[in-house]
Amino acid sequence: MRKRVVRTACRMCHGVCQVLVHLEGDRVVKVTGDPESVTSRGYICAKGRAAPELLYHPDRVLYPLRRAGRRGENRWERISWDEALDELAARLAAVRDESGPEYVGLVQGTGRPYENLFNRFANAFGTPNYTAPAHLCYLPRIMVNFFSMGFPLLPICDVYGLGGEMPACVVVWGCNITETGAADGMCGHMLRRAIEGAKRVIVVDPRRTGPAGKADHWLQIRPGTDGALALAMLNVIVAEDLIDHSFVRDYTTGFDELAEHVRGFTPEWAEGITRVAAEEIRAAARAYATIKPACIQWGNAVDQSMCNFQTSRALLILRAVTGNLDRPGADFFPPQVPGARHKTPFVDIAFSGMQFLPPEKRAVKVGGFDYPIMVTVQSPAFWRSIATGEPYRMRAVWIMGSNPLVTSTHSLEIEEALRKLEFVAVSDMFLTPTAQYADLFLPASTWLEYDEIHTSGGHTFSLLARRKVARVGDTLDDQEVIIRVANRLGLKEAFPWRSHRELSEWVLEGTGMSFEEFLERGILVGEPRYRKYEDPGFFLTPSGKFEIYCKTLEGMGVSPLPVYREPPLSPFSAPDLAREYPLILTSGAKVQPFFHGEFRMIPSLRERNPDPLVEIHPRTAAELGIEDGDWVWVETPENRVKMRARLFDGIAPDVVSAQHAWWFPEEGPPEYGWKKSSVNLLFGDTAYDPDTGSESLRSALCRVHKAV
Ligand SMILES: Nc1nc2c(c(=O)[nH]1)N[C@H]1C(S)=C(S)[C@@H](COP(=O)(O)OP(=O)(O)OC[C@H]3O[C@@H](n4cnc5c(=O)[nH]c(N)nc54)[C@H](O)[C@@H]3O)O[C@H]1N2
Ligand SMILES: Nc1nc2c(c(=O)[nH]1)N[C@H]1C(S)=C(S)[C@@H](COP(=O)(O)OP(=O)(O)OC[C@H]3O[C@@H](n4cnc5c(=O)[nH]c(N)nc54)[C@H](O)[C@@H]3O)O[C@H]1N2
Ligand code: SF4
Ligand SMILES: [Mo]
Repeated sequence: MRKRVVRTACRMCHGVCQVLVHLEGDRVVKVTGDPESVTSRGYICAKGRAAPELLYHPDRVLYPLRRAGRRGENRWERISWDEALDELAARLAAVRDESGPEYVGLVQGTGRPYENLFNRFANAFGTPNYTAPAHLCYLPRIMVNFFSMGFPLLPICDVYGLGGEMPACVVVWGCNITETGAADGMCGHMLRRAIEGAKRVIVVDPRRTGPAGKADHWLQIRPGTDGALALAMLNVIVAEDLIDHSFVRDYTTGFDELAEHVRGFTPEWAEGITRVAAEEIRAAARAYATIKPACIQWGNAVDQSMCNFQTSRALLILRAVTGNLDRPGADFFPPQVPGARHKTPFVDIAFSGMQFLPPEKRAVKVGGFDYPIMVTVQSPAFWRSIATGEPYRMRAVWIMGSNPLVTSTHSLEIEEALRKLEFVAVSDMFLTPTAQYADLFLPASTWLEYDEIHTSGGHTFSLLARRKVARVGDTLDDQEVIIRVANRLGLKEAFPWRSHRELSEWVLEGTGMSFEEFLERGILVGEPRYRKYEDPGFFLTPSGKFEIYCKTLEGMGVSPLPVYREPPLSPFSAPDLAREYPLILTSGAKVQPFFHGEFRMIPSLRERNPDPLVEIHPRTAAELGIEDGDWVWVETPENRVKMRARLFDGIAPDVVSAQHAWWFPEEGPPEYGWKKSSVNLLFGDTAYDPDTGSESLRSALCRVHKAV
């Protein structure tokens, strides 16, 4: 049989690893890392290696399905793509014509390749009711850049050495990609190399992660208090005059206000909140400010708090006042590929199509919960409006690449909402607990089954080619589906293309290269340039500078300087509850074999983590009569779920860390056991971050007892 190897880019997670797909005839037999890749240098994780198991999985849905029985009966009728897309377009059009476009809701999960096109579809169709995990993942960090610097490009760690220097000091803050694989366009292996070569390593994490165990400074923070730590580090840096004077003078505004503002946020103040000793905070702040260049790899833990936007602002300001922005080996703004129309919704407004939705429409979301910083509808508000009909009940929802019954909080309310909807369409690869509510199921192609331009949302310096290497059944890639539905709905202005391929040609138009040539080449890299802030007009803020004090925010009723807020359910903010629920629960630290709720059905991955785990300190476990491997109840006032105890002395005795998004495909439809162990059943109504609507998933109160 003919053997060949195709170079492509993995997308078992957010994906930035270039990989080699090994084929025998038409069959994919193996996936390995690409040693020549500048983004991943040969790395591949367990998920990447398991890609053939995904591609050929017997439970994958390979043809469009229409529900044939009652919801939950799992009876389906196979239909053609034309029938499926005609029906979807007709149902959406009917709701739009009878009730208005806002009666159609769109739901996406984490950032996946179709994200920007789905945004564009919402805007062109005219619905503001678009929800995503954005309020607790990534978007708050992007918005911080937008308000502080006027553009939404994130600074990323220069772990590539593109400018001839590697970071001397690496800070890993609420992020664990060296163990999970990759996130947000950064490969964990690249970070690991940087950590190994750095003079000083600082890790901020309540758990002793791999890097924390070896770090010079492991700040074992109380969950949910990162904002206080960041403010205290600013306090030290300002008080000890460790700032980069020329950068602050020439390129920022509002430093004096900041200096005044952080005076009270001493390390002693923060010690009482974060439990990190004041002297440790001082030592870490001094190291970060003086051992240059320094970078901060920030992660999702920062996002899932009561002050994600504020904490991220403090972390961005830390970089700015120490001059660790856009310099070799520090955090830099990735160069964009010249001429390419990037798919980042915020960078390329033309692509996401914001202009198709008039501003007054954008504001008319389901209402009730509106957060000044967010552009999407907060997910609890979205689902509640359907469950209650307040302020109105959407009639149809199209869910693309999300399993909100296990990945979102208020899970039982989401179930009620799904029951009440007139029409549900789900695009996925598998029938999930959520997909069991679908009237129409659109089977998505895996990343091995279509050609595309991989952009990592623009937060990397490259465009990677993803190549079609196989085809199983009659699936379609989501971007093709969105374009075909948009074409059927007559959304010509926003969707001038007739196919995904035409769209790809359009993205590359300015590069002078055809899509085919790009696929051949495999990667396009922007020219690395540093200190771009020296170019006039670089900062697109009203002052033309990096705004430490942000008047625009002030005008919106948001604090113009970063502040700290205590989690709503903590031993300090809810002492009465803490007597009954004495443990601090942090949830959803990612693990290598799974991607949120995905891959529980993939044998080689499930083997590595067969059961839902909750980490508990051995001393606490002993007090509770719990042994390693025991099944336990994790309980909050909202609900309880069953998990398996994993004893771990790298966590504080009063903190437990639970995995998220568990369901059990092997238990079969319609529920697949999702109500047993999904940690999101434990989260209900609490106070939300007033800026972004974020939920405190990294800091709640719970109790744990042995399940008998
Ligand atoms: N308690 C707690 N909850 C959390 C988190 C936490 O830390 N703690 N993390 C949150 C975060 S950061 C996020 S981003 C969300 C993620 O939330 P989701 O995105 O909803 O999570 P997934 O389970 O990865 O994805 C859902 C579905 O997408 C399907 N899918 C995968 N790839 C594709 C594709 O290319 N096309 C289509 N159509 N479908 C596809 C999968 O089969 C899966 O069923 O979860 C959030 N939930
Ligand atoms: N294998 C795998 N990779 C993934 C994903 C996946 O599900 N699986 N999901 C993808 C997605 S959508 C995202 S958003 C990223 C997230 O990836 P990361 O940004 O790495 O975030 P997490 O893994 O959620 O959490 C990182 C660390 O935060 C710590 N932590 C918990 N609570 C706190 C706290 O209050 N403060 C601090 N400082 N740290 C805390 C946890 O112990 C954990 O080690 O990963 C992406 N990549
Ligand atoms: S880290 Fe992500 S992109 Fe890299 S090999 Fe693993 S799954 Fe693929
Ligand atoms: Mo995420």
